Order: sequence, then C-alpha cells, then structure tokens
Amino acid sequence: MKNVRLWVDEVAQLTKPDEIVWCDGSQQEWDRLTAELVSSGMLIKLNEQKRPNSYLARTDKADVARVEERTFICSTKQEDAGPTNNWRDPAEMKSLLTELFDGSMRGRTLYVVPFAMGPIDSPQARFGIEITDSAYVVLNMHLMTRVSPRVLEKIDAGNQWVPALHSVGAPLRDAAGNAIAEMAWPCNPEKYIVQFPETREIWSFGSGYGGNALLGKKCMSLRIGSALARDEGWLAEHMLLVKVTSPAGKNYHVAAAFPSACGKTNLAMLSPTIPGWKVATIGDDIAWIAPGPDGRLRAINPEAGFFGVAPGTGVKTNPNAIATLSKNVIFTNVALTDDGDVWWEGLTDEAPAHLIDWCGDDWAPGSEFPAAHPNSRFTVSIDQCPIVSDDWDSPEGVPLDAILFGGRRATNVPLVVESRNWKHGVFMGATISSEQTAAAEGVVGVLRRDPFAMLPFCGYNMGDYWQHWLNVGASIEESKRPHIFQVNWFRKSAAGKFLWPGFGENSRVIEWIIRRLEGEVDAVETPIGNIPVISQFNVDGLEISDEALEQVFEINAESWLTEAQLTGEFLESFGKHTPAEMMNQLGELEQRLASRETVSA
Ligand code: GTP
Ligand code: SPV
Ligand code: MN
Repeated sequence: MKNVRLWVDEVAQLTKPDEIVWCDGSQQEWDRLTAELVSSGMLIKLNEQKRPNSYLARTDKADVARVEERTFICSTKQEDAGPTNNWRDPAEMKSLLTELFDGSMRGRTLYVVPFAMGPIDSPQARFGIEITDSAYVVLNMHLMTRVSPRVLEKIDAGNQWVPALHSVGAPLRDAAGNAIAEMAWPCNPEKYIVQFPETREIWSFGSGYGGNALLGKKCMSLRIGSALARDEGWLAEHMLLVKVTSPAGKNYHVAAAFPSACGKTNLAMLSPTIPGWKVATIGDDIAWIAPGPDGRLRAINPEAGFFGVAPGTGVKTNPNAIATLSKNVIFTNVALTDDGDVWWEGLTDEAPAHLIDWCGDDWAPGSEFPAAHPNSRFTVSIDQCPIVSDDWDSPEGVPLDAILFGGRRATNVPLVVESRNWKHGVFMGATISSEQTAAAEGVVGVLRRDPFAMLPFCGYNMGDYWQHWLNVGASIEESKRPHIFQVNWFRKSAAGKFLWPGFGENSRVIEWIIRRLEGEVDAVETPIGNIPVISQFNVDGLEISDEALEQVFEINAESWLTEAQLTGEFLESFGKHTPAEMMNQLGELEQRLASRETVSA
C-alpha cells in the first residue's frame, strides 16, 4: 500500500506549493484558518452576537454546484464505467491531470487532511487523506468528516486508505516565477472531478465547491465507496438515515434515497405533526449499509456534518435545521443582512428591505434575481442538531427496517407505494426519475432518470449496480430484509400547486409505512405496488381536500404504460449489464397495467 508521507512528497514535487501543513482537525487549526481567511477576504465573519463563530463565503459565479459533465470514472474498461458515467482511460487521464497539477499550488499552502468516514473505530469506517490547496476546504472537512491524527495511526497500522488529491488550479506564480493575481474565489475554468475506482484514487482539479472539492463526500463515500461495496458485499448509498419512534415507544430505522435537492435533509430532521411520533437524525446524505452479524442490514452515516441546501429552509419547514445553524456554521452563497447575519429565500416569509446578495451586490425585494443562489448551502457539524439520534455514531450501525426511494415528480407517482418484495423494490429504485434541481450544473426542471438517486454517484456500471442490489437482497433472509417503498412529496395539481403539504406532514407517510411493517393497516394492490386504503391513512388535523388526497394517490394506467415504455428503453440502454430480473419486473408491471384503467384508493 502507498505510504502517506511518500505520497505527500510526490504530490508536493508535482504541485510545487510554498509550504506544507499537516492538519489535525483541532480548534486551534479552525481558529487559525478562519482568521487567515477573514483577513484575506475569502470569508466574512458574521455578527458574533447573532451567530457565533460563523462565516460566509461567496464563490466564483462559475463555481456554484457539482459539475457532472466534468466528472469521470476512469476504470480500465469503459464498459465498467457504463453508459451513465463519463469515462477516460486511466493512464491517459493521469497524464492529462499530471500536466494540470504541475505547479498548480505555486504560491499556495498544501494542506494534508487525514480524515475518517464513519466512527474511527467502527469496522465500517474508511480512511482517506485529502491533499488540498484550499483552506476553505480544510474548514469544511473539519465539519463534514472526522479529521484527526488518529487516522494516520490507523493507516500506519495497516488499514486501507484513499488518496484524494485536490487543487483549485489557481497558482499564484507561473513557472517563470511571475506573480499571478489572487482571485476572490480561486478556481479554474477547466474542471476535472476524477475517480479511479480500481486503484481507489481521487483527483479533483479546478473547483473549490461542495462535492467537487470536499472529497470525502460524493467522490469517496459514493463513487469510490460503491466500487468498494460491490467488491466487498455491502452498499454505499445516497441516503438519509433516521430513527423513528412510534407512540408505543418502539424504534425503527429508515433510510431514504432521493436525488440531490429532493428532500433528504428535510426528512432527516423531520418534526412530526402527528402526536406521539418522534424522529431522530442519524445522517442526511449518505448511508453505508452492510449485512451485520445478526443477518440484518446495518447502516452507518459515514459523515459527521451536513452540507445542506439553504433555500427553502425555514422555521416552518425545518425548525431543527434552523436550530442546528445557530453557531459554528460556514454558509456559502447565501445573502448577507445589514446587521451581519444571513438570509435566503424561504428563511422568512418576507425578505429584509436590503441585503447584499450572493454575488456581493445590493439587493432589495422585487429584484428579478434571488438573493441567495438556489444551490447555496450551510456546512455544520451534526452534533449541533437538536434531534440527533443517540445511536448516530454507533460503531456497529443501526438495523434497517425500511428503505424509501423518491424523486421530484409533478405527475404520475403517488405519495407512497409499497413494493411487492425486494426485487420489485430494486426495480422501483432502478427506475426513479426526477426533475433536475440546482444541485448540479444543468437545466432545472428537466425530468431525468436518476436510479437509486445515484446517477451522478455510482462508481461503476449502473446495470451491475442493480445486480449487486439483487445479490445483497438474496443474501439476506426474507424476514430480515428491510421493506422498500417509493414516495413522492412533489406531485402537483393541474394548476401547478403542490398537492401534498410536505415537510412535517410527511410524518403521516412514515406512520403508514411503519404501520404496514407491523401489519396494522391494509393496502390496496395496484399495478405499480400497494397504496394506502384512504380511510386508514392518517389525515387527522390536516387541512387537505378529499379531491387533493385522491389526486395525490391517483394512478393513471395509461400514463404508467407510457412511462413503462420509456422504462424499457432506459433499461435496455445498459445492454447485457441490465439484470434479467429488471426486464422480468418490467414485463410483469406492463401486464398488470394492461388489465387496469385508472386506479385509486
Ligand atoms: P442534497 O443535499 O442536494 O442531497 O439535497 P436534499 O435531498 O438533502 O434536499 P433538501 O432536504 O435540502 O431539500 C431540497 C429542497 O426541497 C429545499 O428547498 C426544501 O425546502 C425542499 N423540500 C424538502 N422537503 C420537501 C417537501 O416535503 N415538500 C416540498 N414541497 N419541498 C420540500
Ligand atoms: C448533492 O448534490 O447531492 C449534495 C451536495 O449533497 S454536494 O456535496 O455538492 O454533492
Ligand atoms: Mn446529496
């Protein structure tokens, strides 16, 4: 295995920084780096009375989201990356990147960040070393991962680790030694987010933002993680994780995969509106799931913080997030208030009369542009969440009772559908589609397939990934398998309004799911799966018209047949990698649909 110190030397020789700093994740390091970034102007310190130890960063206007077009899976064979990933030959990509990284840190500091994904002593933990030339990245890594010198001890003791190399690609001197002006937010117009799944390496160039740059997150925990998981018999998923307690005091653990900006953080911090139910947060973005000694699937949250979407987060929608954000936060691309605090669309019903928007310009209500970027985010430690679960960092993970798949669908997909069995559940996950959001560069609102919410995050052929899910299910005794459901909070009326109030009211759906697990409620069998018997679905105290309730559960056989046809084309696009079982599932769905018209509860 690679030696960390040798690798750091190698990278330093290539990137030519002025200085090398080994990070330890300490408070002193936080204080030193935040002070440096405040004096350089990269961070704005917020009002200490209103929001202690918190900061605002504004990125370059061209560095505001993940860049899927510039993300690559470099396996030896293109087929192993599959049709949903950009691919380049690993050797060619390495030589291209070597040229880009040559001298890319001139005039800057190279930070070495040893981090763990998962509790350091958990058998499910994985270790990484991120080398970065961005102090902003180091600070975010402090909040999002476990940065500690203990990681180096673990590596010295023989544990595997992932080398994760990051440069913003904005040196302060050229090869001849001439000065290059500093940018307000250093980055490079040319971006490469590159995973080498076979050698478990990450190289990221040109972006300083989010999943492009915090390499423990999507790059390691999902793209490299999914490849590790396939080889070792576990699952690395884009899922939130919660503990739900019923009025009877029984605990259940639920994981849910929704595409980016489709409600994971919100569900992870849900405040139930129905009496007696409790939700506690374990994770809001990533779950690592492995068969445990008891034969059940057990999950951990490999992260230690939230990198959450700001817009839409308010006291009414997500009070627990608002409480989490009271101190020690890094905000990126939100608006600044006149009294040195932050604001974004949805934080309050009314915008303040004057703001500095995410671009640094004056802003007033009525402006044609939002004050906060639609993908503006907060970074904060999970410890600060008022409803964090007592078992959130349990080294042995939590046993999973239910898995939810969802997306942003204005039409067709009902509020909740129970799968018929594991295989059908895998088919549900594989065929999720969702309207695109601002979390990635691209046109917002376009409907696209996002299987398992993993389209941008699967480190190998998506068809093989479905087979892996089928295999993991088959390896678990039926009675011990989590039950799989599909949910959709985003169905709209003909007038374009959300039919379902969402947020805290989603607890009603969670209640139905758990009562289903307990066999306490019946279900209506439909061609696409089992939906609630309306009279048994808890709407006590909820103002929703009968018509809206009916529409939110409506299944239109004709549009599902059209959708099934598109599903067929989608499944076939993976060629021989599409598991036969997926085609069986589609055939059975079509048969069930052909014999029905409109179905409702
Ligand atoms: P990533 O961090 O990108 O993976 O996003 P996420 O899946 O965690 O999404 P998040 O919970 O941050 O929600 C994204 C957006 O959807 C926010 O603007 C939320 O306010 C909105 N949202 C979340 N839940 C609901 C819901 O139940 N109904 C409606 N209408 N909007 C919701
Ligand atoms: C997502 O896009 O799914 C995120 C944000 O969670 S990022 O870390 O940028 O990937
Ligand atoms: Mn995410």
